[in-house]
Amino acid sequence: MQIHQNQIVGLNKDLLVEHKENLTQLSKKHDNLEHIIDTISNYNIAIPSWALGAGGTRFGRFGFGGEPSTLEQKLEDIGVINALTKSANAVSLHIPWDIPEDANAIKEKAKHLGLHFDAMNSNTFQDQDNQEYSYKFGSLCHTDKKVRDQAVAHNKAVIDYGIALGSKSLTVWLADGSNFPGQLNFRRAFENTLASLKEIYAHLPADWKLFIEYKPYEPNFYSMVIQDWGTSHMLAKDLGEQAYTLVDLGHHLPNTNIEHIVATLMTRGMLGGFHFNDSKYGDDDLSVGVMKPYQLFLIFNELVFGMENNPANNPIPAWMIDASHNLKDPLEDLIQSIEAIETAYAKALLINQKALEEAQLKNDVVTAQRILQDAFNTDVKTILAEARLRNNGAIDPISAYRSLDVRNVLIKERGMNSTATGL
Ligand code: RM4
Ligand code: MN
Ligand code: MN
Repeated sequence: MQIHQNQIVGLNKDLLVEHKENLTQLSKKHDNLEHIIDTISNYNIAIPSWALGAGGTRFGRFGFGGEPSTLEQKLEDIGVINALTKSANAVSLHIPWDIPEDANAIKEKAKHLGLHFDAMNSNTFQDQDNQEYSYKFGSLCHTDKKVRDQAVAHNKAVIDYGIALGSKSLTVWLADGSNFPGQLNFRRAFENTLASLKEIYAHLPADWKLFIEYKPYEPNFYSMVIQDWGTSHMLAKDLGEQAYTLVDLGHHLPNTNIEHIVATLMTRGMLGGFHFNDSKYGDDDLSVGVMKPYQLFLIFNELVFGMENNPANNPIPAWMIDASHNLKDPLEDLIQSIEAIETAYAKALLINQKALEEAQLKNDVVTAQRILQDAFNTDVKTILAEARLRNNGAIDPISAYRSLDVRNVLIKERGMNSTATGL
């Protein structure tokens, strides 16, 4: 299914007058409104190819019909999200769940839909059919060199797929670790991982980046080889200038100050990628902003500050939504996540940085808090809508999605029982 421009224009018509009135009101209050609208309208977040189907837990998975069963269909679904939000113009591919059999045709299809390929993701956390060695006891860290070699070769192959598609980065997330004390020698596992990563790094084209993702636990529950940002940072530093740390919001122990980690990494230009989701307990992969919107706003405050004050040359991070859709229609869920991300971003852009700095220099804690909370408490719905409108997107994407009856159209096209590859 593809959404056409005139359908969106038609749906926007009824909302236009009220929207413009709201915009006029808002512009009376904020003199940097144009800059914020402009920044948001240029902002895009990649959608991972595994996020278009029903998620699940180890207890079960409940389908919802019309799931994309081919890579082409997944691109079409991202095309739908992008047509409505104009904020999701990239796909993050996962190999081997979504191997592009004909790279040129896939590239063409993506181009036709206005999409391109962001970071590639490798997978050495599951065994595949026809795979010679098992990853049951790790991949890049494995005690057996033959297993490590196989995992290295897989990552190199993922880079090659990415080159064919015009991607410029590889994200490595490892499930490697141990479930029981004594199972693994921590130091040997670390050194093996570093040596394996060095081989992968050597295969990177000069204009590519390597993102190293960390996670404190799960699927291993005693130790993870890359458990935290410090470990990721050490590995990246040892690899070289093309390697960076990737922050996934769900990969922290409860109450970790993630905004502080973001600020520290950006001080050294080391924040390369960012995975959005929200959580209450662990790596819950809930829709962005449902649990801790204030935390997300504080993270964006550091991201905005980091991008505007950037002596260490931190690249613009590769943004991706990394959530799972157990109950909601994934397309609606992703649209809601996009809105939550842009809400936090717009609110962070509203922070009066100069006034904040003055308050900080005077140690005026009360004023500093007021500046942050004034921005956080501002309703930015109109800013987001205007940013979409300027790109010919929908004023209200969820309502538009429902008016167009997208899910039922997809069910008619693909049937009730189609399933997407993924977790
Ligand atoms: C992991 C991690 C990775 C993602 C997989 C599917 O927990 O977040 O980024 O590729 O899940
Ligand atoms: Mn992730
Ligand atoms: Mn995760």
